[in-house]
Amino acid sequence: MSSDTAVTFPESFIWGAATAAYQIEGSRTVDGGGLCLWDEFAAQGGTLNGDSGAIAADHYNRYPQDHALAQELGLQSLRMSISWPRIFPEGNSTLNQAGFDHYDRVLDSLAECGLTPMITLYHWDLPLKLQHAGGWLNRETAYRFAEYAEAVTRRFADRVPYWITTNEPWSCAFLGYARGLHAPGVRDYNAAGIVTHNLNLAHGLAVPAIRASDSSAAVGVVHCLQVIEPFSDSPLDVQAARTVSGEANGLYLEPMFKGSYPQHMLPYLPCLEDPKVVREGDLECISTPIDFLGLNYYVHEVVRFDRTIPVIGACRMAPLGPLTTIGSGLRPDGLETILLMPLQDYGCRLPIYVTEVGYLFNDYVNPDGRVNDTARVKYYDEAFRAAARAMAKGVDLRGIYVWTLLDDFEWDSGYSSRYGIVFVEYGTQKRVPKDSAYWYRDVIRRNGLA
Ligand code: IFM
Repeated sequence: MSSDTAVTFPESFIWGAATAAYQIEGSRTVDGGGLCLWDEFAAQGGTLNGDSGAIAADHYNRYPQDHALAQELGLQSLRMSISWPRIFPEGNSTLNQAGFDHYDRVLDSLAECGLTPMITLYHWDLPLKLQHAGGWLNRETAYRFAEYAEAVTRRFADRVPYWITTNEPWSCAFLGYARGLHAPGVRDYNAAGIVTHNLNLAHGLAVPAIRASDSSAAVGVVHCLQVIEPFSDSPLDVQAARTVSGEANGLYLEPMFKGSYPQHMLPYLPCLEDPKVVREGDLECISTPIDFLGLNYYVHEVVRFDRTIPVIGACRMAPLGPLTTIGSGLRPDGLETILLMPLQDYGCRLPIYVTEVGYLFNDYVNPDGRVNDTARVKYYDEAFRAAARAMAKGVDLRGIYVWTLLDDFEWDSGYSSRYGIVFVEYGTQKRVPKDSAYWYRDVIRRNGLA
């Protein structure tokens, strides 16, 4: 499928944009909301310039205008997350009614704008009280998550067709606990394994809890699968790439689809053989069948053996070719590879949504008032063609959500980089749709690529 061939997607295909509460809402403690681990991490200097989600894009107050803008741009669905500490500010059973009421109004507004909600229950804003009780290293957090998931889905039953349990457990575990880049900034590979298991368990426990509350909704999970290539065909590089792929992909897909952890990862993650961590029945729980799989695509890397890298002896590098502003590879074609992965590696025939695909850039508003993000348009055009190729090879892809609607708080890199199709002038909170937003509107209108 060359880049000048027209592509049409199935009639029922869903075009949306994805967002996350902490990254756009601001007003963290308004209406009884509680702080989360990222507030503390930012205050301790863990993010660029000490940036945090305190104000962000002020979506907490501006959601009606943002939904109207999304509607004007032709979006059909909005993926958003509910902020756990707004519902359970203390992390325990003390429920904050005002938090529920806020999201009730948000759902009304989405319905008025004809936007179908896809809701993520955990997009990284763990209530600070739970973090102080051990966070995701504490197995109890998984049980608190299932209780929270049950409460939210009961309250909003019949209003949300798609529930997502957790977003990108790999990022929480390995960026947060192995590389120390994300909150809480720990560098301990085995700890990342414990967090992985507890997040997988949280997902598994939440699935029946959600179904019990809202039997009509589809329940899924989101993983950020990664294309990992060996630097050379030397056995050491091949082994290093297999380890990195096992970490990024296998630790999440295998327990869900096969009820086991990849054997070859166990020497690096002894916790996964510790019966106090992986208890009897956990893997059955994690492999509870789900209704759909959400896949996020960002990472395509080349890996070589490097004995100086602790534990895994594997060094990740950007592939040859163009790079993003933070130096990672720009390979939209990799979306085809990750979409095929669940089918090829596990025979998974579940409906799939691309729940995030995005292009990071230091966008700016031109003197003529436009944001010419031509490179983002090119990236999306190529990524959507890659998605169409995966569909032609048998992947049951039901929709694509671009990351993201609005420029936002990008975790460790704060506000220094922009992913939105709508530019946010943080000083004034003015929204300026970028060229990519208008291009996306045309894709949605024609349900395909020209
Ligand atoms: O901003 C994040 C999002 O929260 C999760 N997926 C990756 C995005 C870009 O880094």
